[in-house]
Amino acid sequence: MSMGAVNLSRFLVEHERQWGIERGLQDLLNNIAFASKIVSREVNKAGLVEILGLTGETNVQGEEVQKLDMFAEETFIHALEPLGLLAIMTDEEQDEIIPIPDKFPTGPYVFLFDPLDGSSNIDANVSIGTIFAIYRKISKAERGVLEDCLQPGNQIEMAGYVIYGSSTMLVFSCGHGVHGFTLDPSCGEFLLSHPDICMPEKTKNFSVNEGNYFKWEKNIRNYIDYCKTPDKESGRPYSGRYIGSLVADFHRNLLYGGIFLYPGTKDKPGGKLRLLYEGNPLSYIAEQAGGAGTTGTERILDIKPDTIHQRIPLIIGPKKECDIYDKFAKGKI
Ligand code: AHM
Repeated sequence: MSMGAVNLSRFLVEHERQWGIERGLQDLLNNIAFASKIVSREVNKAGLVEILGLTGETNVQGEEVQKLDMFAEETFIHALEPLGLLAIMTDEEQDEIIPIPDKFPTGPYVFLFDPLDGSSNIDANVSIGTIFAIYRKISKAERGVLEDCLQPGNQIEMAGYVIYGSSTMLVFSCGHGVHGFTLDPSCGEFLLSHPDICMPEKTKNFSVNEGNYFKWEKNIRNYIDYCKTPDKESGRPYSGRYIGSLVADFHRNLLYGGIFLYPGTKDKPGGKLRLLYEGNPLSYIAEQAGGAGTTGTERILDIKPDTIHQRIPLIIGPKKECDIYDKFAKGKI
């Protein structure tokens, strides 16, 4: 490590005044980083130990829960609940909100997260990730209530993700651009590697599960056909790139320029992905990087959630491309 390297906590302290990042938010992010290092360690040795494999249980979404999901969930909860910073939490694996136990003090923040997204890919060594969003408690209840978890994404104080890939990276924003840190395993620190990430304006890739083609309404099919139709000026056809692991697909598109799509289907108009744990944090990051997040008819961050497990059609990418998608979705093209 060169002496010029900037680790996460120093980066936060250095920007404290300029951006007005509260100490509590800094502490929270430093502890999220700590928990993610533990998860990263387990993910990296997943092929070697018995922890791999299905537990046989199903979560509230009816999906199989893998052991590593549970490990990640517990690691984040245990790292964050004693700090006196949170009023309440909720995550993708639970059907209810997660209260802060009475033995711990509470704080002003609300923590929503997807402990290990893309976990069906674990056995194949594909990148997976943790996604999170932090809000401020709005209710009067000291320990937070459901209402605190059901805020629209435009109220996010800080959001980000950790990708457990060829290296482990933490990417976050607190409303002042998007910044990426890479875990240096030799010193155990997240070091600033990608300051001020901007999503390229030009679309290079499109990322979608095309197996759903005949399940989509005609307007969506028209857009996907558009992505594949040659056109010199816009650089089409776009390259098809789909991992099936949201954080990995999103991260690649953020760096290289691409649109990610998980539209609704005829049988599931709400799509597959969740507003609170996936749509909001990643749309927030996309917007902070100059991109956009849309359902096709509305900005993701403006949706007022009805339930903690609400699903939404999720389209995230360069701003201009999302505008084109919206026009297709509304049948205007
Ligand atoms: P998971 O919660 O079971 O991991 O599902 C979420 C994943 C996302 O990472 C990814 O974008 C999507 O599901 C892929 O779905 P599909 O296999 O239908 O293409």
